[in-house]
Amino acid sequence: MLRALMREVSPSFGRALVRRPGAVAPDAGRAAAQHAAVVAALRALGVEVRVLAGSALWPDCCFVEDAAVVSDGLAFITRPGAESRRGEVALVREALAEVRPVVELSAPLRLDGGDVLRVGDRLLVGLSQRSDPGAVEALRDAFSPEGIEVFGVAVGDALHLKCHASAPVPGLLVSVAGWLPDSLVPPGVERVVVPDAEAYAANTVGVGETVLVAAGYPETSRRLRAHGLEVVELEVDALAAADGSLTCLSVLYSA
Ligand code: CIR
Repeated sequence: MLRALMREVSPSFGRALVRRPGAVAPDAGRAAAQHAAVVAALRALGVEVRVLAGSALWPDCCFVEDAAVVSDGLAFITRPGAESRRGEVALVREALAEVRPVVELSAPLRLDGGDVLRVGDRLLVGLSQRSDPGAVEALRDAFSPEGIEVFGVAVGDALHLKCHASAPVPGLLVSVAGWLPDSLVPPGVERVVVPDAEAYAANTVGVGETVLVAAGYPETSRRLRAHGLEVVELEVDALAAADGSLTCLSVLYSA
């Protein structure tokens, strides 16, 4: 069974980190409604979802993906790249310790889970402004006993590696063209290429043969359907106002 750990939108979401100064302030009410719809969509697909309480102390706490990387064997707790997000990990660590042995990234190293993309037996790790090369080494130490290989990937000025790529179902990578070098992608993995104009929609979440995708990106939905997948479109623009996307909202793991 697939499980998802999620966390409510903070009442202080209006103060969430936003990359472009001058952007419209994130709206906590709309974001909470969209978040609830994502929870409902996952539950409707049979995912067992646990939703942790949001906290006014942590405006970005709904982006729970950044706090942990979970495999079958362990939960790796990150040290988020933005100082204002460091405290988010405590509750996530507590919840994941109930289901996995926990390993933690040590200071001063920094890592956001949004930079960590699992494709087959590989972890591709974005070397963004939030994630240090040393964290790649720490991930390698933690995950190589499970046979998982770990590679660092340059991401330019993107917030995270997964802003432009995701691996929603086994054997499939969804990404904008040229985002991940073929040499890093395990052999046999197929690609659905998202047009540059719809880059935001490359961030998808898969459950079985169904893919959750941001609403408003019709060509991406069409290409995923053409690949034989069911597509569920979800409005996430209020979460995107704080630079969030679909994968950020959950940590997925098997029971
Ligand atoms: C941040 O800047 O950290 C948040 N406002 C957005 C985090 C999005 N997380 C993700 O893509 N994994």
